[in-house]
Amino acid sequence: MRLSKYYLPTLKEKPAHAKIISHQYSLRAGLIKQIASGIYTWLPLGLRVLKTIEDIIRDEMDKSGAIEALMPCVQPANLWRESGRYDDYGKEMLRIRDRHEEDMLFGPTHEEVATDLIRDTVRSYKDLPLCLYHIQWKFRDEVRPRYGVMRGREFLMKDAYSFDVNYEGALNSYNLMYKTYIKIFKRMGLTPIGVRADTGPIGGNLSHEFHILANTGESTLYYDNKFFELLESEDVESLKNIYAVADDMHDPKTCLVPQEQLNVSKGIEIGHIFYFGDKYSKPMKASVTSQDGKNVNMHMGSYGIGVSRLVGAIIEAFHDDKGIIWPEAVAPFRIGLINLQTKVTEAADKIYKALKSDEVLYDDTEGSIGVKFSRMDLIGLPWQIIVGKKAMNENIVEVKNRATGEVKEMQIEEAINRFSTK
Ligand code: P5A
Repeated sequence: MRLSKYYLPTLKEKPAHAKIISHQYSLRAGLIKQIASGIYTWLPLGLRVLKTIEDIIRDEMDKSGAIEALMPCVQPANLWRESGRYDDYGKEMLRIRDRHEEDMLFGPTHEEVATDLIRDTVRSYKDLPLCLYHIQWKFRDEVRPRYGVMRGREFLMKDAYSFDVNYEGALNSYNLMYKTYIKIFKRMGLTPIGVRADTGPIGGNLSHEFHILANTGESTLYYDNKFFELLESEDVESLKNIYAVADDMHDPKTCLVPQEQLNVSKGIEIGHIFYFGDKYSKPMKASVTSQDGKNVNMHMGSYGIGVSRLVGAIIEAFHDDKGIIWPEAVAPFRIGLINLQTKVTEAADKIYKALKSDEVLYDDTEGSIGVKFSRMDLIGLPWQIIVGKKAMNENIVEVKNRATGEVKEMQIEEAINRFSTK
């Protein structure tokens, strides 16, 4: 992609209202633009990151056997009256009335819609287990939307819903999602921690939140530092047995972890999984015939990932004082190619043409060298290929690793070979 033909409105100064780094950098690097409190337009560069995060999630969800669907944003209030949540949900729900005076709402979550879908179509234990997911915008009229995409009012979530004939089946589904979540977050370069958590308005009595450690996180985590040693194994039962809890779940009286082994840190919640049995299937009459011919309510779980929040969380985890440092797996482009002067345009064009244009953001603009360098550092692409004077006489370019800052001179052909995926 040629920068001269792209739309990348970056900001030099840090916006006064943005308190945390990820909020500042996501505005400055031209990822998002706010149009109302907690509501954002995704600009082209930000959208590329969002889509890449979606792709990783989709890939691992599909591998787990879950099936993608797409449920609507706008939902009829009657479904929520059936489940009993319509009044309980309170002011966080954006309530709408259509032209026929029907009460509608902009979905803050989709348990009711998923239950309604299944009750009309699944009749037998033979059709289970089933796990459906979608990636869809939610609206929650948060009291305090803040920190950019971290706590938005409109935000993108991956939410999955599992259906099983009994508790054992549902526990298998839950554990499979726990494992899948660890895989998903690791692929993004993150180190997740799973903690026992409060179930809030979703309900049920078994639930884990997934966090990354960060000073700017809104939750307080208490965990046995053995968790991270065990993370490699991805053995869900062992991970679940380790003491790791969020906020009010911590009780110093019952916590048996020795003081020196108990860590207390702030965390950003990037995912949350729930098992809630028949909380929705019972009132909404979603039942199947079991193996012994009985009519039983389905056992359900739901599993959320904050897709848009992850963009902020990843920036919190990977940045320096110059800007973002994207892990390669989620970077909007892999390479930033910088043309420092018109005299080397031929060499820079040659490199651009030899590489996959979808992987390269080519700064072919006429700005000053300083602006070019600082913009490229700000947007944080993993690699920079810098084409300057030496390209003219000696055929040499500089290759910079954004994370380490290491710069290596290379022959143009060598650089092309190093980065070619064509
Ligand atoms: C699980 C899937 C649920 O809604 N129902 C469907 C369950 N869980 S949750 O914990 O409430 O949300 C899941 C994840 O969504 C992200 N999230 C947000 N991201 C940005 N702005 C918000 N206001 C916001 N609220 C929730 C979090 O990552 C959360 O773990």
